[in-house]
Amino acid sequence: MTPDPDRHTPAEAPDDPDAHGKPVGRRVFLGTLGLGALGVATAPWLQRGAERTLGSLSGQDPTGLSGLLPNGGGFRYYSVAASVPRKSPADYRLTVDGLVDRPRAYTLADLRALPRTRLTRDVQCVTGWRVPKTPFEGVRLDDLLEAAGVRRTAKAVRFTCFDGTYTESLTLDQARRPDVLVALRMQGEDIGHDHGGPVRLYVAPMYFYKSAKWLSGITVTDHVQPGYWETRGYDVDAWVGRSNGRTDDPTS
Ligand SMILES: Nc1nc2c(c(=O)[nH]1)N[C@H]1C(S)=C(S)[C@@H](COP(=O)(O)O)O[C@H]1N2
Ligand SMILES: [Mo]
Repeated sequence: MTPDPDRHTPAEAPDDPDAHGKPVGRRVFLGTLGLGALGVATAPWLQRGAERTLGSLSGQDPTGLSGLLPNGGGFRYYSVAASVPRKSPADYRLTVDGLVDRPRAYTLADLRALPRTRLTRDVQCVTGWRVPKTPFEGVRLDDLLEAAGVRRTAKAVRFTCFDGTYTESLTLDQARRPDVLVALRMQGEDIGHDHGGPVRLYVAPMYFYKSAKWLSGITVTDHVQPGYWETRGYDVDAWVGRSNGRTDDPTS
């Protein structure tokens, strides 16, 4: 089934950061502070001592090591791990296990042979940067779950990465959405190492921290195990515009 762009309701759609009538001065100010300021504004774990830490957070970005990617078209490079091993097409494996009847390890060739879905959506990081209309291509997560045979007791999915550090999670309902991909291509090319290749998750309706790079494991679980940034204050339900990953609330 081809995903229906209309599933993406206006409330979920990535918004123009300046479209909500907030004073530009505040926007620019927050923008220069990056996620530090976002955290101060919204995330409980940074609220205390905000004044004290603001100065030191200025210019830094707690969602990991970040830098503008050359030729990245506005993407920033993020990795919470200092170095990440490279996986060649021959080395790569994606395991699907946990509460499933048919656990499996996919090679890259296995994944490439499966039916593909294409989505073109805006990429939106919680720190404010955004890459409009970015094409992604990959296998629906739902297809892999279907093939694995999810058991009745399952409630959630946990993702692990071959950087050895990052994790992510979705509820089973979220994981089954047609706009959640195990992505093989981005912007018309195979996903390169810096963008989390050869395989990354792409959770189109949520902030980009949900889109785990260097994806190596999909484990079906009986409860949500919050991911890396989620244990550090960010919402598991990271809907763009409807979670704590932004400074203003477009629904209000
Ligand atoms: N494994 C891993 N995945 C990750 C991250 C990370 O640090 N490690 N950072 C997340 C965040 S906060 C963002 S904004 C995007 C950045 O993707 P990019 O480096 O392709 O721009 O990856 C997400 N997935
Ligand atoms: Mo991010």
